[in-house]
Amino acid sequence: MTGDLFADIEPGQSWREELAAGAVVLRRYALPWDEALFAALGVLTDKAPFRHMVTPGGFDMSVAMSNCGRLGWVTDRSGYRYDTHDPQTGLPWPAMPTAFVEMARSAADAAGFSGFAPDACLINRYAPGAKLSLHQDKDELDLAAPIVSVSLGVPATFLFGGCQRADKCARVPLAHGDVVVWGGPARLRYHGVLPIKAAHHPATGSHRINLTFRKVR
Ligand code: MD6
Ligand code: FE
Repeated sequence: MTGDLFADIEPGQSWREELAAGAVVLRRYALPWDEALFAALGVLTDKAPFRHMVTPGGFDMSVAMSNCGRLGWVTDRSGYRYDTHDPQTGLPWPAMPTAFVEMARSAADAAGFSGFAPDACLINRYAPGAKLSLHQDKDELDLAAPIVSVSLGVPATFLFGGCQRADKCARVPLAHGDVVVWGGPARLRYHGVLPIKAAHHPATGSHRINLTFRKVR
């Protein structure tokens, strides 16, 4: 053995870190799919481009978003909701690519949530400085299904809190290929993303991409 903790991790291998009951980080789990994910992402963001949505309070979000799947998460002055159509193009959201579905289902399975069948995938693009304020994911009708969240590109610090907004948050570093699976007793925990630091990743340049898969209905 060498002294390097990571020396014997082969491509495609993953290790897990429990965050709480019902929440686990599957480190580097998405790496075997990353090329397929990026190829599909390019096709679908040509059809449904990244855009900065407006919050109900009237602010532009710093994170640029798109969606794929039967339902897409949208926000505007009238509130948050899931919609079958992209309000910007008037078209249905692009179908969820096979590589997305297979990766999400495999990760959910590995985390102990078998049979995950997402109908929505929110795609978040963070430029340096972009952040996501502390929030709960509670617009989904099916709270029994987990959320599968995939980090690609430059690293981020994920804030993982409790079930009350004021609860103390853990800071969880997330790297390219990390997958957070989140369900059961952790499903309604507050969470967010600290402002992204300037960095470079060969696949995404200065950006971080996050895919969050949900079962909405
Ligand atoms: C992000 N993720 O990582 C934003 N929500 O860019 C989320 O808001 C999120 O990662 C629920 C479960 C896992 C997540
Ligand atoms: Fe969230």
